[in-house]
Amino acid sequence: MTEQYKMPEGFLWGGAVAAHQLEGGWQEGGKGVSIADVMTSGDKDHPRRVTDGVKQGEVYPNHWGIDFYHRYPGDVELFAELGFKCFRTSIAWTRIFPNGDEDEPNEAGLKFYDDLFDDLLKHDIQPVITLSHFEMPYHLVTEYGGWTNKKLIGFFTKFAETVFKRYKGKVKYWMTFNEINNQTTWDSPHHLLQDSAIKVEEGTPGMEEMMYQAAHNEVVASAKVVQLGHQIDPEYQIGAMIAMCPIYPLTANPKDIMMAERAMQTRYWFGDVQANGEYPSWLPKYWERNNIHVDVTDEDRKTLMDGRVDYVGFSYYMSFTTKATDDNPDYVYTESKDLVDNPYVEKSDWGWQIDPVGLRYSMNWMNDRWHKPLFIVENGFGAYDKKENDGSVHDDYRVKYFHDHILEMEKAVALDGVDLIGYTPWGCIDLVSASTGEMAKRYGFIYVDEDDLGHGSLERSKKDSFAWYQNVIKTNGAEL
Ligand code: BGP
Repeated sequence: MTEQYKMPEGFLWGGAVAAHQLEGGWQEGGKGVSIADVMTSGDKDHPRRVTDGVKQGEVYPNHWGIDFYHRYPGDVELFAELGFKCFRTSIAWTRIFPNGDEDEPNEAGLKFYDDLFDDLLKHDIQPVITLSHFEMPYHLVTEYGGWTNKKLIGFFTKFAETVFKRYKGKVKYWMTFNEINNQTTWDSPHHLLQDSAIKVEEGTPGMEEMMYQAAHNEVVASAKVVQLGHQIDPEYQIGAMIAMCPIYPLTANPKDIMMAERAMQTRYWFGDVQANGEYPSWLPKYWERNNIHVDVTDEDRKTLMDGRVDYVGFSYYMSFTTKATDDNPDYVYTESKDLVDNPYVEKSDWGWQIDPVGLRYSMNWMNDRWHKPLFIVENGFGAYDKKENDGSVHDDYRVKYFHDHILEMEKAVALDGVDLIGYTPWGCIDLVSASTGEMAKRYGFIYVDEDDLGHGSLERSKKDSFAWYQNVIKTNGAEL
């Protein structure tokens, strides 16, 4: 179908993955154990759990991924065939600093990414790199308490400095922390401090203070890294990465509107800090009222202002809806209990609300609030796919999802004037699901023959969406 819009010249079409969800090779080339390596598998009714380290004989999905570590040359060929202009992945921190606190980096790990980036560049695909995507060294958790400890700022900046220097000239677009805002909103004890993998029981005294301190340490680390990157290469574009799920009021009742506004403030304050350089006014008030003491120094405040990001990368899968309740007169938003179903949208098999218009709405909201270029670094439809005997997959549902979302994205650019750098659909090749650890929840244009236990030939084959997306890129978004 031909539509009326087209993206500007140089728009970065591509695809996105994260190291721990596809590389495998978890103990190869000197790699250390990451928090992702100590996560059990789960399914849509049972979230994954952080364990107390890997016991002998236990294997978790991240250990094998889709064996990208060995098979990437073939996968890069397929990305080139799709016409990718860019490819978003992360650098596994544990390949570079296996424990996170060493003095010297691990050369074999650095070389792995050198080779991968060279291969991408040879195919005219530029790497877009996340520094930390749910995969910090596990040692930093057991030894230091993860991000609750300010020492982590030093370890992270050292890691960033190492890769900024090493890949200068190969990488231009970087992001600091993947979906940084999710860790204060996924309020199950096991996800609360997801980057730190700290297990705290619900109701533990001081839990919220711990969470805010960890979050503060992360935004300071992010700001330091932005400044450092600019010193190393002024051409570097270093972004935030926000999990964007806009939160609508269920009705026009002013109380619901207020609740939705507070929910948006709560979910997106990380973006305010990273893009605007300061905490929004409501947050210190909230800390004060709740007796939460976060160690924020004047020097930290300066760092945050001087280390504002160049752009805002974000993931978009779904929207949320909320409503006010009588027992919550202050409109305090808690994600696990304040969300309700939206009667106007459908859901995926995993209960994710499908809302293409919400993408355009979100882009406008962020554009107005943060005044930074945007980069859609994740969007996609996780679904059960059925592979035919000839390897094909007829995923018209995925094509529809992308069609509808890309159309709204194009309107945000063409009609609303949003500055958008690129679009990288999530899991462009099937990989391990972050929330469930399954292979069954598939996102790719490329099918990978592998089941939830890691069994299968690992052969790659093209789904119907492959040719469709290839044409979208070829026509720069004119034909959807
Ligand atoms: C985001 C993460 C990704 C990715 C994606 C899809 O939250 O940044 O790592 O996995 O969501 O989620 P899932 O794999 O749980 O379907």
